[in-house]
Amino acid sequence: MSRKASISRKTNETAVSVTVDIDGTGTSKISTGVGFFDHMLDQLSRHSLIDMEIETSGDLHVDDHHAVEDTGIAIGQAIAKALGDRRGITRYASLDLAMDETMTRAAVDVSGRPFLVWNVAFSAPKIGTFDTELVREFFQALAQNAGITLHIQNIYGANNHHIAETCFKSVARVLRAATEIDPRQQGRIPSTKGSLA
Ligand SMILES: [Mn+2]
Repeated sequence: MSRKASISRKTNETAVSVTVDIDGTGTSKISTGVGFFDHMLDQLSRHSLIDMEIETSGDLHVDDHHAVEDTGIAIGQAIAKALGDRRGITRYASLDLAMDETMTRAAVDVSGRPFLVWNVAFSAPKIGTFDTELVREFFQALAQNAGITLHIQNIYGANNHHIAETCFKSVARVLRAATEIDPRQQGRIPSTKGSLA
């Protein structure tokens, strides 16, 4: 059973097309027009092992906000579609991820219930030309549209590039673990309710 899906989404602000393969090898082809964001999405794919093809054309003359948020929406929708009824998945995962001086914790429940708990503070409004507040916007859109409960906490760190990057890498790793098929589930939906939809 393949867990692949594509989403195309067009508004007056952006056009986004996303293809994901949950059971991939972490291969990606990403073009959003926002360099730092491409770098982060590359990490998300590489460390989740979810293959991602992402093409976004956005109203970057306004700012990066719509491109980042709408890309998050489309990735989330594609992941939800690819997961289907979430049969056989591991469902839960958490991880503390270190990168140089920074430590970030992510925990996920691939529950069908969208929720983001965001406990991350940046000490500067920008990383290069990228607005640091957009990191939260991305994960809000992802959690909402993928139907996952996602908690992200920066435990400590000084460098804002590292803080952002550990958010993407830790979420990548917990997504990988939680969406992995658990053979002991024997194809059951891991909920006493019988539904994660
Ligand atoms: Mn980096």
